[in-house]
Amino acid sequence: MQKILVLNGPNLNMLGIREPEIYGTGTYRDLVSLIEQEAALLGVSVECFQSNHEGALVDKIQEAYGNVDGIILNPAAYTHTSLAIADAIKAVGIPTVEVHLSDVSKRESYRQISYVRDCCQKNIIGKGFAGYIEALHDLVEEK
Ligand code: CA2
Repeated sequence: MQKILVLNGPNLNMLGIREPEIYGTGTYRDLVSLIEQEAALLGVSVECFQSNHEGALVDKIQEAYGNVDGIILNPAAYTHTSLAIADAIKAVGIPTVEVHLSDVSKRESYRQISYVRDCCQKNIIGKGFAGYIEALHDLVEEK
């Protein structure tokens, strides 16, 4: 069975409690349930992992090597700063789709920089939770 890892970075565990106009009203739990339901329909196994720590995200990417077929990655604020996460994605060579809830291309200039963009096969921005579902379909279809 195909195995997909969904990685979410800092503060995404706080979804739904503030800034609903940017990130929507759904909680992180709602997001995980939605992804798990879709994965069950598609017949793939999914693991959702969230961390506020850069090194924990790097560790999870390294652990995926040889064990995971695709990664859905929203590094949150680390998108704009983390060469370590970008290097980890490059190191494991696992097909990865970058997802952002908000349309980062229309926000502050510092959110328009993505260190992971070039190591991801696709970037989905501004589609809210639906972006994760689109990424799941992309990774499943390519197998
Ligand atoms: O749009 C996205 O998905 C982001 O990756 C979300 C990050 C942000 O730093 C990126 O620039 C774009 C922020 C994640 C969580 O932010 C919250 C803010 C308030 C309440 C709950 C979560």
